[in-house]
Amino acid sequence: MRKLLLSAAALLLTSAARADENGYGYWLPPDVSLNGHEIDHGFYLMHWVMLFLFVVWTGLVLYCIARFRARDGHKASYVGAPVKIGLITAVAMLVFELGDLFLVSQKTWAKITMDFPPENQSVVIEVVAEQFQWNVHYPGPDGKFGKFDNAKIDSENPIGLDRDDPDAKDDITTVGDLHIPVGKPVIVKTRSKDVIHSFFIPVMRVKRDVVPGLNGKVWMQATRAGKFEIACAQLCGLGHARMSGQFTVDEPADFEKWLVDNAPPSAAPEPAPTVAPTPEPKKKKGAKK
Ligand SMILES: [Cu+2]
Repeated sequence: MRKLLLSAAALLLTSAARADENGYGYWLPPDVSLNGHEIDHGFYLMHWVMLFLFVVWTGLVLYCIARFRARDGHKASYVGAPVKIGLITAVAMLVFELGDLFLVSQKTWAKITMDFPPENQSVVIEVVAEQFQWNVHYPGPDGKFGKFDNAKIDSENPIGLDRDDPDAKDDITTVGDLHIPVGKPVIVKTRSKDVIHSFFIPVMRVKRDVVPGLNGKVWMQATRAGKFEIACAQLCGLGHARMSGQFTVDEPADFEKWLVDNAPPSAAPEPAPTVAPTPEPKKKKGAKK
């Protein structure tokens, strides 16, 4: 047993060393997000407390079983331990949980969900969820998202972007390929075409339900470049398990290059109209000078 525990501990401790080139190991996914450490801090805090409680409650139960059992010269007691012990523990837990909620979690939660960076200083992207893919929509150099029209949805145009709209001419769309630059705030606006999905980027510690009929918004900022994953965290149908996408954090110059490489043909400046040279008027023979 001791050997098993030791090897489990060694596995966890060395998981960072065993991580692949993107940082995925046996433990939490790598943290590539500006706010990620705060989420992780809350996560660890709760788990240490749960471990502590598990030990205390289990110990108390075992103690009560042994202490109040029926034995020679002793009748089993169904009243058990004095009420005070239970009451003190319950109140202590309540105080801890309120402290955690208002002093730790609420601060982080408010920062992540309410304190958005200004849009003009962020990269704004739209993500449209559908069974079973993530459609990504960039506004292009004009910074304006083109209109969409559900009647225009087809296999080539899954979000129904209206390419006749001047704002849509330079818009970039991809299926399951989200690129963001490192070190810049990114706002992702979400909507769903069909059922409830959940936009989940584990390395960014971002997870937000995408509900049909509701426009959602999350923000994030990456701290290093790399290739990671988008997942769907809401059971959304039979193909839910394959509803993943690529998430790439690029160096700023690579991101700009990616945008240029993926610009639609309609965004290219229209070629200057070729004007046929005006033929010089032929001089009439014998015309007087
Ligand atoms: Cu889904």
